[in-house]
Amino acid sequence: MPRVSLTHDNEQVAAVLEEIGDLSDLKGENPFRAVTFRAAARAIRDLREPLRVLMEQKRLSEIPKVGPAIAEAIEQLLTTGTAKRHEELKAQVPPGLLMLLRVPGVGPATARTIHKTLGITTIDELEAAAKTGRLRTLPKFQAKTEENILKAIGSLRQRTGRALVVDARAAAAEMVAWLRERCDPPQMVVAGSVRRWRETIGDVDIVVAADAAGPIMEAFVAAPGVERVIARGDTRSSVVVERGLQLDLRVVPPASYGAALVYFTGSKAHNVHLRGLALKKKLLLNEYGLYRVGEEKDGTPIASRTEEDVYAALGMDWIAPELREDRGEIEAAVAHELPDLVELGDIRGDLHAHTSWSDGRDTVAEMAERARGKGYEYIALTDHSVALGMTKGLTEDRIRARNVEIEAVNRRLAPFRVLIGSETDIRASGKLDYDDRLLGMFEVVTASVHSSFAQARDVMTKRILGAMEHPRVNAISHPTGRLLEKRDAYEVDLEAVIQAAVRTKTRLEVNGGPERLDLSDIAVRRAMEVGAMLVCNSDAHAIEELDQMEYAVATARRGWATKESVQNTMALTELRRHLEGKG
Ligand code: DGT
Ligand code: CA
Ligand code: CA
Ligand code: ZN
Repeated sequence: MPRVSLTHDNEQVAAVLEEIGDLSDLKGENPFRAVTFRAAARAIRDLREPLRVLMEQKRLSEIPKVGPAIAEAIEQLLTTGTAKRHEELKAQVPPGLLMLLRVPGVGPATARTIHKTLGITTIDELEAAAKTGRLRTLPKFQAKTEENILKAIGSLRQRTGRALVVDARAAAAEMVAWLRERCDPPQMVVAGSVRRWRETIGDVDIVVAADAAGPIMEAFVAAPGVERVIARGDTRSSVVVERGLQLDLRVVPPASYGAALVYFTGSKAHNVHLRGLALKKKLLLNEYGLYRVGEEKDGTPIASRTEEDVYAALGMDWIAPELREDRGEIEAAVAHELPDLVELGDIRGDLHAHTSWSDGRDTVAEMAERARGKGYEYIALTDHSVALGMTKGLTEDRIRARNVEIEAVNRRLAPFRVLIGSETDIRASGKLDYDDRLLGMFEVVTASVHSSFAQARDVMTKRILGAMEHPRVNAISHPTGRLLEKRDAYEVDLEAVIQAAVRTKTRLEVNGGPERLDLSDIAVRRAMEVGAMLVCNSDAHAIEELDQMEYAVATARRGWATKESVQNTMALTELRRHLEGKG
């Protein structure tokens, strides 16, 4: 499966061919033509050789889907930078229409109709038309279509262009594995916001300690999956991989490794504060080491080899990367008062996961076995309640049928324990989806909002607080409903929710779904300040997703959470006692 490094040319040519396809569709030409151009673009992305070499050897026609017309366009692009066909089409199609295609749900035919009848060429105009109900006057358009277009535009605007941690980590891991295989550098760490577990990632920063940088740089730019090389230097290079994600590599001398790691882990705010603190001690901190002021040019550093050395020489405790945001961690490290953060290894079970009884993929037995394999003592299987019709919510009969299965698994896997759980919907009215009798059938109930996200702030707050007051509700799942880069949190008085968590002994979930990370780090920090208690959950819908626990724990750590504040660090007996008294 590994792809040989694609050159800049290949990607650019593929992108233009794709655009020719879109423009041809927008113009209303024979759709077969667009299909061919897109297929050729795909074939070029899969090529293992630079297009330029193929052109010079007159082998362009060997590329699947590339006939004489497309070969000609490729030659023109490689020699002049433009293609005649592309330029002609661009002159004939209003420029804004291409942008409209970026709105999910708007295909070429729709874009054409919208343009012809309403004269719309920009996303702003499209939004205005949808808001004023003009779209639904078009043939085949309904109020629903209009609503979908508005939603799609909203989520398009929501995107910051930053990657989800899960995607950034996957790309980073692939590169690290490749560099290990090729050069096996003795020390290599993914630094930057990835190491700090920030919720979204601008770019990936890899730091390597080695005496010779050349071979590592060479391997880096030649890695499979590299779509474009932005810079290639002696000690620093940058490349772009899938989905436009940038990877930066720095090679530093082994003697500077600790100082470089502090520097490139950041955050920038943490570094600036740290450097200021150093200066007060007449010390200078840079990416090579900690020096006495004036000796940074040719003197030996006081500390540089490890991070611990650098922090210790500044008179402070080592600071976990998740805390390095200049949110008080430096003061705490100086006073030796850093919190004892919860760790992934402290987690003894998962209290939010789904099976094929509702919208999960895997069975009760499969989920339980995987959880046990992770070293857990328990897992609560919290399939959905009835309101979520589309996710096969559990009726009373199905709750009972599932229990039979759970009991059998518990007999087989003891002392490991499957807890009978429910993720119960909090309806728009504030009512819970199950009545008290049904709620009484569960050992763990986590309540959550999955509908009517647009409610007014006070209505939503009351809705959630009401659920928290219920004696059978142990926790609130994904308390703000946000989806990173997709959907804002609903309007809710989070401070009131956090206060209510303390009062009602209801746990607040830190959901590890990579798009959720909900509560956020900042909200966790507030919960810690007022003494609200947490539960870290994966919300797995398949066995692999149980690993999302790592994201929940990382987010909790970014909010300064300790082991004691996280419910599922408890052993099973203690946990069951707690669940009976709520949290
Ligand atoms: P990102 O990429 O936006 O998710 O966030 P970071 O933190 O990874 O930022 P990035 O990639 O620009 O830089 C990596 C680290 O390098 C950053 O966390 C701290 C350090 N750094 C970058 N620029 C500066 C700077 O101007 N001053 C200082 N002191 N450190 C910097
Ligand atoms: Ca970065
Ligand atoms: Ca960077
Ligand atoms: Zn769930």
